[in-house]
Amino acid sequence: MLKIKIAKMSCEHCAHRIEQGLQSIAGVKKATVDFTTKIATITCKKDIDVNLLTTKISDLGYEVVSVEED
Ligand SMILES: [Cu+2]
Repeated sequence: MLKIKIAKMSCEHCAHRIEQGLQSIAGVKKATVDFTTKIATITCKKDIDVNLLTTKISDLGYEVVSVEED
């Protein structure tokens, strides 16, 4: 499981957009984004390229603060 801290979300809708974006990536089984804590929790294949996840978040207009493996 990965936890990604994200900046620049302004509402619940942003969190939902990021969830949808992350879930569209191959290898991602589940993605949830908590708007209150600003943390995305991602269940994915162990060998996933984390850059795919962080690039997707940036492409959507948000900022990756940190990535933590859990
Ligand atoms: Cu928003």
